Amino acid sequence: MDVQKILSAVACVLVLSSCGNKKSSSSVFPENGALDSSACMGQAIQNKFIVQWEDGKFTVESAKDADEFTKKFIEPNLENIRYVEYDRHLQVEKTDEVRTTGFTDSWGQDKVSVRNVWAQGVYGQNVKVAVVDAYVDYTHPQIAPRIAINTGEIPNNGKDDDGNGVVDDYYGASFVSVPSNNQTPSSHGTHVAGIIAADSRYGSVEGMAPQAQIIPAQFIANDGGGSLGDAVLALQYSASRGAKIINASWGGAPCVASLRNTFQELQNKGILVVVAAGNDGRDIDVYPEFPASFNFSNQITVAASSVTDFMTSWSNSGFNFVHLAAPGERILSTVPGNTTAYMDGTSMAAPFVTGAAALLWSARPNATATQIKQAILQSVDVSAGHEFKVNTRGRLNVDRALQVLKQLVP
Ligand SMILES: [Ca+2]
Ligand SMILES: [Ca+2]
Repeated sequence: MDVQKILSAVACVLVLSSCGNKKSSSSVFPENGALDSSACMGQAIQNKFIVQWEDGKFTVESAKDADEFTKKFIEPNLENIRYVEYDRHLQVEKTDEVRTTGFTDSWGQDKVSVRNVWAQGVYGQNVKVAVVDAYVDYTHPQIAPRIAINTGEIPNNGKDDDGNGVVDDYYGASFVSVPSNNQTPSSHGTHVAGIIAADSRYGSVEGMAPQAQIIPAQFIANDGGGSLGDAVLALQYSASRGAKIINASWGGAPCVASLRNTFQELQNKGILVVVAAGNDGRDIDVYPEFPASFNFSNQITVAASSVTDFMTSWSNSGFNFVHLAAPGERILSTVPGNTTAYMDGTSMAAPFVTGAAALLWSARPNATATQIKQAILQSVDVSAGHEFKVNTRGRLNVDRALQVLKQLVP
């Protein structure tokens, strides 16, 4: 600590209140000027800025560079700005897919004992689930009936009819600010949506919560690229549309103040967020990855278990930050083009837990996010030697989770 820092620290002790409250353009935007020493410089988008306002809301703004942005935007709005961060590139892992048609394979659904829940008339009715991900094919016959239509919006008229700040968000919304040249939609979002809620009346995929409603909130482009700012806007939109649960089958954000603040806002709103642990085969307690390693009280982070009910070799783990395992290998679900495909990944495991949470919430609509999480974590199947390197040491069992929830919320 140099002399000047010591002096200013002393000054702060003497006039504590004024030092604590004083805002400046550099206190709300600490990265400006500090980028050279930042480990995340390579990913920063130097002309886009994520702004969190004092009311908790987020916007993404553009300017020529940080100096211009400070002068023309931060300084005039300083009173109302809480925090500013550079936007950043995110690259979502590619997942291989094997397409099939007319095939039924529900090994994961069977493994987590979901049929006993369906047999009680519990299908995820009246629960909205946001898929913050790549494109979701809302025309797929098993997905179309499950979309949470925004009835205040008129589609395709170029206007924001319901005044929520998003034009034509009838089937959901896209926050992709840098579209890919690749015109073929990625399968990732549609596959995730199908695991959660594919309507089993209209095809071979048995969604975990086949009467839940999906809110597509896209921020990942067709090439798997996205940005932190676009993710923040998609998460915020999901909350504004009434999602009880948000599925986040992505990660890889190293520098994440805005993402952390967004998760904090979601926690304040009582929304459950289910996050994929990642597919790097490493311990995220030691090598944290975000959002998987945040460990908010409204967050469940999910590892991938195999067909033989072991931990997959490639799944991330962590006795602190990863809560449980769920099926993530050889998972059949919906993909664009009115067909189905097998995919592997913690991206597939997280939506099993998301679907389970939707089932629980439809059975007990007054439960809190904390109670839903507690029921899911307390009811896992723990089998000796299976080495799930996760906090609960077990794999999802939604039938037992419902029994636990019924005790928590009679
Ligand atoms: Ca709108
Ligand atoms: Ca419209």
